[in-house]
Amino acid sequence: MIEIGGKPCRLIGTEEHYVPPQYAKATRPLAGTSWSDLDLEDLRFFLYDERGRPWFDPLSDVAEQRMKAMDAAGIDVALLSTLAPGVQLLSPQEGSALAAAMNDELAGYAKANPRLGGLALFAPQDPHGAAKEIERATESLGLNGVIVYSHTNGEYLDDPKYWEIFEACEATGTAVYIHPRNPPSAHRAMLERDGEKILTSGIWGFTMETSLHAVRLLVSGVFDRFPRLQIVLGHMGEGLPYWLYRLDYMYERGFRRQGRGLAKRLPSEYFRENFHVTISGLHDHPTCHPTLDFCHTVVGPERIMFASDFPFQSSEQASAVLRTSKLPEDDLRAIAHQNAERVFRIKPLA
Ligand code: GRE
Ligand code: ZN
Repeated sequence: MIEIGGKPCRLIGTEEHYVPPQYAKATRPLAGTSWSDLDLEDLRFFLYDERGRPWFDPLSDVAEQRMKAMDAAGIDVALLSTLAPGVQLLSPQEGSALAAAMNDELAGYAKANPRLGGLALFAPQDPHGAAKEIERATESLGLNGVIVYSHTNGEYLDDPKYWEIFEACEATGTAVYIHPRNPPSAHRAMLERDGEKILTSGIWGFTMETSLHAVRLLVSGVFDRFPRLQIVLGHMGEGLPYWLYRLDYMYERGFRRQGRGLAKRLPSEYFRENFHVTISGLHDHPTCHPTLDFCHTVVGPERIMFASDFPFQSSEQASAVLRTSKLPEDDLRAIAHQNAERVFRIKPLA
């Protein structure tokens, strides 16, 4: 719990990472000898030591160490998800198999501990298997939502060949968290200087990739086809709330006015009806939170959720944002837990 206006307030983290040993084991052979994929290079850094041996504590500990870290930040419930790039580097068959095994395990954690929930994995490279796994993970296993780590082999979910996935999400009322990964490795030169990776991952590569993915969806017509579909973006919407006016202006002028364009409505209309954002990673200044205030103005308190991006950023700093924000108390309660309870089907406290 945190305190808001002198009263206790439940806090639900929606982007809280973990790495089960089975994930580390399954991704190890992918590495081969070259580590030429940008995300694999990150994974090596996070999962393996310099001699290629796995080190996954404390990310694999969802018991003692995890509860301690959550307590320190006042987080009551964490929706667990694994690291980028999920199962999206594997073959279609292997991807779906690992997703199912990890979802089973994650559902076990959630059953055993009421402070844990989970976002299910699926393998977009196997669209039909993915749709089936989304149904199973949310309806039989009771997981809270699903997560996808942006592109899959350089392809994006606005391609209708993936829409079976969105059909399953809409039919089951399941929200899709689009988590960052690096842009396709073919574009690595834009993120490097003198062979040194200076812009990969959280500093910029992640957000350029993930915002692109979201904008592709906004102009694709996918929300005309699935009007109840809900997408969640971390990192305060990956910059998009700042950009809504220009997206609308350019879409109207460059496409819709000429009778072109795949989507019937304006990007901002879908963004305000089909998207939620979380505050992961945008924890600003300890005493003022201009990014949150801006999002509160343009997307509204009912579409913002709490997240810390554990362990990559400080959970304490994340919860300090809500504890010290000057936004209306009712809005802060919506952001701290009520929106997450609604979007991710978490039982409210009695
Ligand atoms: C993140 O979630 O912020 C993250 C990953 C994987 C590698 C680096 C990283 O999921 O920052
Ligand atoms: Zn993350």
